Amino acid sequence: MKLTIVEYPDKRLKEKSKSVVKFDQELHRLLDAMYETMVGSNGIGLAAIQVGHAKRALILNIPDEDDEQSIDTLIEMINPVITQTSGVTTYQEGCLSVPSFYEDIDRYESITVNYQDRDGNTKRIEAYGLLSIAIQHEIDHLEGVLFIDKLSYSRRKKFEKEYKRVQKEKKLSKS
Ligand code: Y12
Ligand code: CO
Repeated sequence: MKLTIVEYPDKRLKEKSKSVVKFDQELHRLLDAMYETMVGSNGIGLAAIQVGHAKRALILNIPDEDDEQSIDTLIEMINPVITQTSGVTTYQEGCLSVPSFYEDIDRYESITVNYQDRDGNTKRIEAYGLLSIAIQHEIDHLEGVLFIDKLSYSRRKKFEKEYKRVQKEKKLSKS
């Protein structure tokens, strides 16, 4: 089932998500619906709060070397914790909750993450490149942080002005 994506400036995106304690059918249904929603919106990452569920769960589907995305490249992370970081990298990020906007954001170049899978099994991953950036972006969502929160004061002001303008245009084109 495709879910509705919560869009900025909805206050739910500021919420801190709660740890998952039950690895049951309800969680599996949510993860399945998140996958359908992400793929149906051309996304490569989605956190549960982006579909209105304040649970520490996220999914990622980074395209492979042939730029292909499939269920085989899907990663589901429950209760993720970054345990090691190194280096700095900059990438022009986008977010399904902030449609049509892309901004250069600094992140750690590589990270190690401990997490659980949908059945509660403990996992560890060492991530580099786009996967590392995407994990950090999605873990920020679990803390109620958006990539636009990392902009300088002047870039944020510019963004707010432009975002309001685009929202207004979208509203007008629908009416
Ligand atoms: C690097 C940086 C950030 C992430 C987080 C995951 N971000 C996304 O999945 C963003 C997807 C996105 C999709 C859009 O829609 C289309 O391209 C059709 C989009 O464009 C509009 O909203 C018009 C913007 C963002 C992962 C890795
Ligand atoms: Co996002």
